[in-house]
Amino acid sequence: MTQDHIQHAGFVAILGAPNAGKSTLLNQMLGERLSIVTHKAQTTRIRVLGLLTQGNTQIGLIDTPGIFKPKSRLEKAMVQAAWDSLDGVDMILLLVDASARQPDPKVDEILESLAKRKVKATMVLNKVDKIKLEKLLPMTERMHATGLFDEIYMVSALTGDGVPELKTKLLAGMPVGPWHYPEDQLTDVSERLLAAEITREQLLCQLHDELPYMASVIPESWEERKDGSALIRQTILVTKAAHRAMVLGKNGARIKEIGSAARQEMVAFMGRPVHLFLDVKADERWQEKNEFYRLFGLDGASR
Ligand SMILES: Nc1nc2c(ncn2[C@@H]2O[C@H](COP(=O)(O)OP(=O)(O)OP(=O)(O)O)[C@@H](O)[C@H]2O)c(=O)[nH]1
Ligand SMILES: [Mg+2]
Repeated sequence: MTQDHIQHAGFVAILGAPNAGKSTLLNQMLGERLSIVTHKAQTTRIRVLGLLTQGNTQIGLIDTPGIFKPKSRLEKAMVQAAWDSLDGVDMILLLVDASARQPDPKVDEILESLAKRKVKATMVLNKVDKIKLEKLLPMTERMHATGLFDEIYMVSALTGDGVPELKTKLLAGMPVGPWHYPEDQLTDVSERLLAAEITREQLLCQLHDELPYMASVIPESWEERKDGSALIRQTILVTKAAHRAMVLGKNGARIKEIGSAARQEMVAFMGRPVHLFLDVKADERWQEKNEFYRLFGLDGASR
């Protein structure tokens, strides 16, 4: 066996404050719209594994929920999922929005936690398309001074600028070991959950207040039809009857828009026809139900 045939495999966690661009970076690295992205903070709720297999190396890239001071049970589970995703990884990327006008206290808190954990990470300054490079110098110096980072990269996850260099580093850094997944596998998240996340992405995009944070999308059923299409039923859970009315919209116009946009995204992602049926239910206590956390792997049982 020549050197070229020795497999390398490992895991890389992408960590950061909400809205830093973690999911955008994952998607840019994979060249797929795997993890949902919106302009709102706290978009990602679950750990999303994306597989990047190139040459003799397979990287399990882990997109995580943003880290902030959590209050509710759901927020706590999200932040815990982010920290749990560091278990057993070979590399940690700390992604920071370099274009932010003020230093983000959430970033300082993450730095403190990383220091306590005594782990080395790679700093990735993101959104450099929005800022002049010379403005980044004080930030890079401050980050170097923490001693927490082996290297600092500057990228635009949106345009892809600087991403190939970062990818080269990751590929070179994976230890020798057999691949954990088949070469053509993209993720370990089920299509059912991914489809539910696609609908939630539309909820976040199309509703303009705090409501989306109080909503969830649950996969109900999935039927494979003879013609190759999928018949998907999902339930949108909200806490209050008034929220239900907002999601439905006047004469059901809003839910129709949400369903239509989500269906198109699903077709693009899955490459086959989709029939999507959405139901909206109000349930004051959905955030307290264990089965919800189990369904999304937010109960600490995965990995
Ligand atoms: N200009 C610019 N915008 C970016 C870049 N990367 C991400 N964004 C935008 O920043 C917003 C947040 O991106 P996400 O990828 O959802 O951020 P995230 O870190 O996954 O956010 P959470 O899941 O909420 O923690 C979106 O509007 C993205 O389009 C970038 O490099 N440049
Ligand atoms: Mg995200």
